[in-house]
Amino acid sequence: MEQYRMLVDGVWRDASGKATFDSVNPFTSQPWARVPAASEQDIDDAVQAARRAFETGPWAASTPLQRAALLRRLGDLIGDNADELARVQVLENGRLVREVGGRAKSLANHAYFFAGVAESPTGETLAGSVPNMQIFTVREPIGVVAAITPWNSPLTLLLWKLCPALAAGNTVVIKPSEITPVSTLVLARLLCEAGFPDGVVNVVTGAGDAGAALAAHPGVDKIAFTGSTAVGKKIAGIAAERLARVSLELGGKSPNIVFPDADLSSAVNGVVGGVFAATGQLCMAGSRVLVHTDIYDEFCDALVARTERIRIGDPMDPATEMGTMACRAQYDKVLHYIDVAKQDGARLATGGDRPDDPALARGLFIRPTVFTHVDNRMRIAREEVFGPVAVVIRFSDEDEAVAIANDTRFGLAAGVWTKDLARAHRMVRRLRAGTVWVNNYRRTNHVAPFGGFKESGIGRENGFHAIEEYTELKTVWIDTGSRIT
Ligand code: TXE
Repeated sequence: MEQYRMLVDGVWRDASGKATFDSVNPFTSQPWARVPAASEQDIDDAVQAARRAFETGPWAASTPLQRAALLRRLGDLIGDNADELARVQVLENGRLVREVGGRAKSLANHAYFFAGVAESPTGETLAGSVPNMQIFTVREPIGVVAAITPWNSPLTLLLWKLCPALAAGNTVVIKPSEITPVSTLVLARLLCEAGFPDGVVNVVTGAGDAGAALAAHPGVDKIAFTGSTAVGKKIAGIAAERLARVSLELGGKSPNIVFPDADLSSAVNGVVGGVFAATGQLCMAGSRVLVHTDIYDEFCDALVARTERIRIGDPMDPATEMGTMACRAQYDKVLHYIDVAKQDGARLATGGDRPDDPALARGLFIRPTVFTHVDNRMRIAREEVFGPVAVVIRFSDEDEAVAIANDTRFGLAAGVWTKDLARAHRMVRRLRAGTVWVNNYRRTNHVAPFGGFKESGIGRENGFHAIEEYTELKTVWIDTGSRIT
């Protein structure tokens, strides 16, 4: 068993009550690492440390240039430690080494990008609008940020929060998911090595109760959360009581829409990657596949054939194309939804159960699953499954495609496959989703804002807009005594 400690005020420590919990490898179903279970005292200590670091000490006096230099050093260290960051992510959540191994560069790019943003503070001068007044705006850090993160992409989704928060001059207390605490603790080592002052970034490990205690702490000024819509709503409620700032990136049931004029083989590949990458455990998974009636049968046949070629196996093997579910609860949830879909009359075209391979017997595997002849009113088309389950729904024209696509409480993302440029533009504007991909799916980048409409969340991560989520806007009026023109 590997042993890890939490980071509070620059000190690595056990939980005050010495409680611990284990991270379980979903490929072997064996525990592999032990981490502290933070008490309310530990959480209070971490928030107090973040508050002190925000108000006094070297961070409070830091310049954008200094913060940018630290972020660049962090980016370099992420690159240097890519193998270790990949190893722990594979062990804790079964993500493929070929996926997370290649991610270090994009993780580092977040640090580099927000270093540049730190160096480019912006404000407006409202020159001459009001007589005898010089009015301008500045952006200032909000204060102590609580970053509460999920297990599916633990480091990516953390860096989406951490980099803009630090660039703007906030301090941070991170509560990673109890399923994947270790990768965040390894990243915290790199933050220390980069030279961020004590208390600027703290990590407390624990389950949902620790997240709830952190969100409710009066010393927290802003909560940045990625996770389920149910918990996101609870956090929004807690935040509302003291009007803490909040950004939420929540669930989805994203439509991936295929028109008859699409390049069918690209569309099939895009649909497969869109719903089976990360074993379907992606907020933006294109889990509702909408296919035009003229190509419905042909498309379903091609989708099933391509799905059956996906290589399932050991996530550490670079040849593996799909790994395990991240945890037992998620595995059970997905199997439950497969039953619900069958009961509701969806037609199981492939998958729907565990693979037979005895070499995979101990892992939390579910074969990639396709349901056809699905009606958008079925539960399998309405609720987030967060697993390798695609449902294929038929439509007959553009209006119907839009109506079905938007008939959901979510609005995170959507995909459109067509060669008709005018149709692509029409669809982009009619779909109620925070991101629309045309003839591609699932792309994200540090420059591109990401977030949801409707119950998929509040706020945007990535891109220049992200800095707005971590700053307050201050307006300054200076009486100049006489007119300045
Ligand atoms: O999420 P939770 P879970 C969806 C997906 C999945 C479902 C459940 O459908 O099946 O959520 O996953 C912390 N106050 N997504 O149970 O509970 C928790 O400890 C404060 C979508 O893992 O939302 C963890 O750190 N915090 C998704 C974080 O919240 C609380 C990613 C997320 O856990 C808390 C993951 C509380 N009351 C799951 N309860 C996405 N949008 O990408 C729990 N937490």
